[in-house]
Amino acid sequence: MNREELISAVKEQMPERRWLHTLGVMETSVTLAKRFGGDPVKADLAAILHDYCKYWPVQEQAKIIRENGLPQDLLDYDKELWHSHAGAYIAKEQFGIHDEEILDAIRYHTSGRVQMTLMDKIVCLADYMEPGRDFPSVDLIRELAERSLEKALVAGFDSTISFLITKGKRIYPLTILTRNDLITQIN
Ligand code: DGI
Ligand code: FE
Ligand code: FE
Repeated sequence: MNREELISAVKEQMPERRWLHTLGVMETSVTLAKRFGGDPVKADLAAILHDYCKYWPVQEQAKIIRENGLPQDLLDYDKELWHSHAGAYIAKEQFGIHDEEILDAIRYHTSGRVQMTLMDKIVCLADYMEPGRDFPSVDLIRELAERSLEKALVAGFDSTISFLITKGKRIYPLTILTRNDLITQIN
């Protein structure tokens, strides 16, 4: 499947506003890749597919996680964490993408992980700061992203963690470990 066919397949999976978000993540991922020495072609591809499963019925997302040996502990936490792992699975099985850098960037774009690769960081940060995003710390994140992927990502995870706390939700432990690891990388 070429890039245009992939884009059509993605568009069909989501409402218009989520497609506009995906376009924003594509543009921002390429900008960040150029700024920080990543591969813009891979960043674009990961961005195209990153939210592929976002609007799938949650039971279908859970089924992919249960039946394919994906991390079962995800199922004990917020269902927003599931689409990224399901998406990486579909990217490989349905679209034949075997590049682990691209698959990992899709897989960890929500939770983050310890020792995020450059590509993981690019896609995760682009997801936080694409032009359509509007939340209190987004301008700070965009400013930090001029110079440091890690500082901008810490600000991003801080906002997510604070949000989850205000909602009384549980936090996936890997998100906490990711934030700690990024702080270690800064200092
Ligand atoms: O899919 P998007 O909306 O573009 O963004 P995303 O994949 O980063 O998902 C973010 C949502 O996931 C956000 O509303 C917070 C929610 N979430 C729930 N539990 C956790 C979590 N995010 C992280 N990083 N860690 C969690 O434990
Ligand atoms: Fe997502
Ligand atoms: Fe997204």
